[in-house]
Amino acid sequence: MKQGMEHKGRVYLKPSTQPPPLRVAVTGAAGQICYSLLKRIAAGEMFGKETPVILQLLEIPNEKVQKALAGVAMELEDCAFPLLEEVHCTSQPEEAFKDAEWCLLVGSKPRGPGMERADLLKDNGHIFVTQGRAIDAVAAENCRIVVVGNPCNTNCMIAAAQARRLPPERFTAMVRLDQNRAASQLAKKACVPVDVIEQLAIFGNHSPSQFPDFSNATIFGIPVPEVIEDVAWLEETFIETVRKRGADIIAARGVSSALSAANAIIDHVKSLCTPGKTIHSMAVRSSGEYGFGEGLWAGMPVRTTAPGTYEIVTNFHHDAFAKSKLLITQEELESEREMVKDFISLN
Ligand code: NAX
Repeated sequence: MKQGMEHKGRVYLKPSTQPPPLRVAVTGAAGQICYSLLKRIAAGEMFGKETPVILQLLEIPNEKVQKALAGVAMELEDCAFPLLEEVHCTSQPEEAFKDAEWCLLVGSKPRGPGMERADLLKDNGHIFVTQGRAIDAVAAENCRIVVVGNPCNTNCMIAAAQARRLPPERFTAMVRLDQNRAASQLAKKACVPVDVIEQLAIFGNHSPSQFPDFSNATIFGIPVPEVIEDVAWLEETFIETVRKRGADIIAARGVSSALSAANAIIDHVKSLCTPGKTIHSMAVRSSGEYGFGEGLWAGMPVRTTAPGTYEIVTNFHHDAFAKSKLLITQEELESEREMVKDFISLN
C-alpha cells in the first residue's frame, strides 16, 4: 500500500521512500539553451531518477517572452514526466528563487550590434545585482547558484557580491562546455574514447582568453604531451579550436551553442553533486590560486568533497608556455572586474 501525500489540496499516491521535491530555479527559461535543458532536468538527468523537481522559471516581463515561456511550460506538461511535480512561470526574481535549492542563471542580455564589451558587462551587471540580491533574500539556506549567462565569470562575481547570507563558494560559473570541447578534441586527436581523458582543466575566463590546460591532462593516466607528441598541434591548433568553438558553431548554425551548453550545465551540476577523486572544471572564487587575483571567479580544477561543495585542486604545475597563457586570462578577468567595480562595491 502506498502512502498518501497531500500537496496543494490534492492527494497523491507515492511510495513513502520518495524524497521531497527539489526546487530548481532557472532563468532565461524561454531561451534556446533552456529549451534543451529543462526537459533533461525534468527527466531526472540532473538530480537523479529518484528526485522529484519543481521548476521555477524566470523570464523578462515582456508579453511575447512570457507567452513563449507559457508555451515551454505546456510542452513540459505534455511530456508527462513522472518526476516533474510543478512548473511555475514568473517575471519576478523573488518568486522564481523562493526556497530554491539550485538557481541556474542562464538568462542574460546578449551583445547587440556595435555594443562594446564594457556596455555588455554593465547591462548584465544590473541583472546579476538584482538576481544576486533576490537569491540571497529568498532562496533556500543550502542554495547553490550556477551562472551560465555571459560574461559568466564576471556575472557570477557580481551576483555573489550581493550575498550576505550565502557564502561566495556557493556561486560557481560554467566552463564545463569548454572542458567538454577540449576533451573531445584530445580524444579525437589521440584516437581514444573521451572518457579516458582526465585532469583536464579550463583556466581563467569563459572567453577566447581561456587556457585549456593540456599539459596537466592525462590519457589513460599518461600525460597528454607524452601521448600526443605534436607540440604545435597542442600549443596552437588545440587551444585555438577550443577557444573559437563557440564562434565556429555560430558560423555554422547561425545561432550559438544550445544543445551542448545544456549538456554542460547537466555535467556541471552532476559533478558538483558527486563527491570523489574526479577533477572537473568550474569557475570559482579565487583566493589567489594560480595567480588569479583574490575575489575573481576563474576557471580552475576542482574536486567535489561533499554534495554541492568542492575544493580547488592546487597541485597543477605550469611551464613558461602555460604561465604566459594564464597571465593573459588573469589580466582579462582583472580588466572585467575594473569595468564592473561599481556593481561589486554596492554593499
Ligand atoms: P537566448 O537569447 O536564446 O535566451 C536567453 C534568455 O534569457 C532570453 O529568453 C531572455 O529573455 C532571457 N533573459 C534576459 N534577461 C533576463 C533576466 N534579467 N531574467 C530572466 N531572463 C532573462 O540565449 P541562450 O542561447 O539560451 O544563451 C543564454 C546565455 O548563455 C547567453 O548569455 C550565452 O552567451 C550564454 N552561454 C554561456 C555558455 C557558457 O559556457 N558559460 C555557453 C553557451 C552560451 O553561449
